[in-house]
Amino acid sequence: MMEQELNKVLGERFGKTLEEACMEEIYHALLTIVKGKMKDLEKNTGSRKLYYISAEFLIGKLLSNNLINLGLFDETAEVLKKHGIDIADIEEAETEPSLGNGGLGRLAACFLDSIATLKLPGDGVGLNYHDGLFKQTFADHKQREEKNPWMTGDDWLTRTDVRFEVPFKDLTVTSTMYDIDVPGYEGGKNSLHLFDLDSVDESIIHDGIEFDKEDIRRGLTLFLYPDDSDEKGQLLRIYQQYFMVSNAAQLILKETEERGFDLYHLHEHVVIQINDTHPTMVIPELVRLLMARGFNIDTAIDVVRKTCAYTNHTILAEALEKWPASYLEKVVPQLMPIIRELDKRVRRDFHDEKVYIIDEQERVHMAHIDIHYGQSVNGVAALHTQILEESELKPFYDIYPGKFNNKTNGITFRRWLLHCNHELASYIEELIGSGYKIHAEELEKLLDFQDDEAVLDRLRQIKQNAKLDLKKYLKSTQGVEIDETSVYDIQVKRLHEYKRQQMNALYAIYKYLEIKKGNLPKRPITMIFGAKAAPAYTIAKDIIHLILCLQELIDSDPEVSPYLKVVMVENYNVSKAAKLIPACDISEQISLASKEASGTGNMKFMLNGAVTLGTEDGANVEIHQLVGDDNIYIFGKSSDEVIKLYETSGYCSRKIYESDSLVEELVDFIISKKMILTGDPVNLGRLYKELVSKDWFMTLLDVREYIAVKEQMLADYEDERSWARKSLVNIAKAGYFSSDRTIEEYNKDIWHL
Ligand code: BZD
Repeated sequence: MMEQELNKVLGERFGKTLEEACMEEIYHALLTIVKGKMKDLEKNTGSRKLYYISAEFLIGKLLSNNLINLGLFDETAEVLKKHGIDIADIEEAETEPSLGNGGLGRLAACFLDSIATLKLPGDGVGLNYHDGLFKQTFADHKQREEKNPWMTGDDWLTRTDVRFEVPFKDLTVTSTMYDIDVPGYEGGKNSLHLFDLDSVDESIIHDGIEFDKEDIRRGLTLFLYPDDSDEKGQLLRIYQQYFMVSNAAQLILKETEERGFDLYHLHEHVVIQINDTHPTMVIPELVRLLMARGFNIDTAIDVVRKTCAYTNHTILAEALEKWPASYLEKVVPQLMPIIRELDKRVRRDFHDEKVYIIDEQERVHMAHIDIHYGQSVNGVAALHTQILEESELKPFYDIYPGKFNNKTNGITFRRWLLHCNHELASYIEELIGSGYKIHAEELEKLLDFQDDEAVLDRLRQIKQNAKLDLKKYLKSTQGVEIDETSVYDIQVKRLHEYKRQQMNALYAIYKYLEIKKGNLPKRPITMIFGAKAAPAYTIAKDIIHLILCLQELIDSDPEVSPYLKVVMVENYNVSKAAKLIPACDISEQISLASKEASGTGNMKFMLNGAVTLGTEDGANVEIHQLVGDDNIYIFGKSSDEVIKLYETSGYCSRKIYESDSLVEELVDFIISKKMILTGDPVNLGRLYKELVSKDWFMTLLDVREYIAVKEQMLADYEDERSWARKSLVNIAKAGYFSSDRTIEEYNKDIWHL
């Protein structure tokens, strides 16, 4: 079937057969075929529908996943193989949409997959950024940002004829809605709606990612998270957010009416999940639109409140959005009277300025709107929700205990096992059958094989094959040579001080110095990093600089390079994650306890048989509970201890630096002669100073224990059978982290679809 279809489409479009066509042509033919098949799928329906509004949908490449969900992957791979083509090479022809930044955006993508798979009616709504998040390159050991065009004109987007007027203070624009079909695994379909402006013009970008941020018509949907370090940038973010939510609100009202429902019953037929605070303005916008349709304000607010639910993804105060009211007045003055009214009602009912929407400095706290005017507030892991309730959002929890709930994150196994690790997925199927693909908890059946040496050996072999694949991939894409007999230690995630890539870098320094002293490791170590730093986040970029300098220093030292390798993967994204994760031995999840809301990379690594080296933070806590002490390596101060240190200002990095000679030696190395000769003294000096005199995320607090536990882990790795057993237990216990489970919980507790 697939063979005939491919030949037919290739003939019609390119006048070629499978034998003659190049990779790009085959990719485009497959795209056409798969799009056609998805068009024919029936959309999930129901009397209540979910709209998941998010500034990010980090969907990654779609061909293979769509084939998997449509049940066509194996057949397609077979057909191609028959003609000597590896489907992985076809995937290379697809550009990756960079419509997200990190965990929050990837979570939204996993959720869309699970919502469709569970046959629930639920669409995503977001923006169609032409250049997405920037593309990262390295030059002079530093991050450079470039634009990242991904639309080719022949891609997964379908232009619709849905258009809305979106009014700003100084101009009114007309949107266009593009759709991407989201097929469920073995049936079901929803949509991802991405709004755009026809007038957007990439030619205004110059010098990397610079452009005139005041040119709204041409610049509105160019980038995800354009630099907001100045007023113009912040105003542009408000333009983007309002454009997203006004379109979403108009779409929701239109569809609800088309489905034949009265808007007075909106909450019975619609639920809106607000993914972090970026879509918060949907609340006042809906109130405004309902009032324009004749609702009185009390009814409008009541209906909207019952329709909306909010997910919080961070406890970092600085990451909670607060827009100056004056900025909102400049962009969307029509919302300010409503926001002021919402605030007035809060002030009337509660006499605690901590819960006001507009503070003394006339800043609008977006999360406060969500909490007062939504029906649910959820955190994304048990510890995170607990911290929200007990400290970060305590005043709100005291008012609305019933609104708060936890939804521990999850990942879609279709992408993070079936697609990225075919060999492991089929071996698991051989052992326990295919039921686990739908009922992830069935992975626990693997526990029966804990002591089966043949199974453990085979798991080791599968890991080894993945390590070889990664070696080839890094060689061909980055020209980097890694040793497949080494242990692969991987930390890939956004660059942020709280995630503490700098602590991992201090380990690299430690190991370097040990090797120099003649203390050679039993086995070579490959330390792999991948991370983008926000363009205006200076210290994050300094940390990248440190890692790139260490990479070079070690590479060029023949005494050290046989035993230690540091690799920073350029432009880490979803496709690279899919290559790195199956090959990992040690999964680095080392955030400062209390700071990582959940983490989802931790789940992906575990599912692929890596063992976690982590703090008791976010979902690591739940991983620890599931796998038990023997199958995870935990270190560091607890979240309670860390929170206390913040409350009492009890942390002083300089004290540790001055009293611990090992720590001093490692930190001093950052500004050693060797490093200064390799890198830039300004960046290295700034980072050194930051660690010694501030270290807000307490790197030095945990670094000693981190090194000790990592050393233990490396020693344990040498007992290959016992390590393979740890690996097996991690896979077996990963079922809980299926996003199907997470979505079932959202549906049971919040959405009621
Ligand atoms: O959300 C992440 C958290 O840091 C992770 O712990 C969590 O697992 C995931 C999913 O819940 N948050 C983000 O990714 N946040 C952002 O990227 C972001 C972007 C812009 C502004 C604020 C936050």
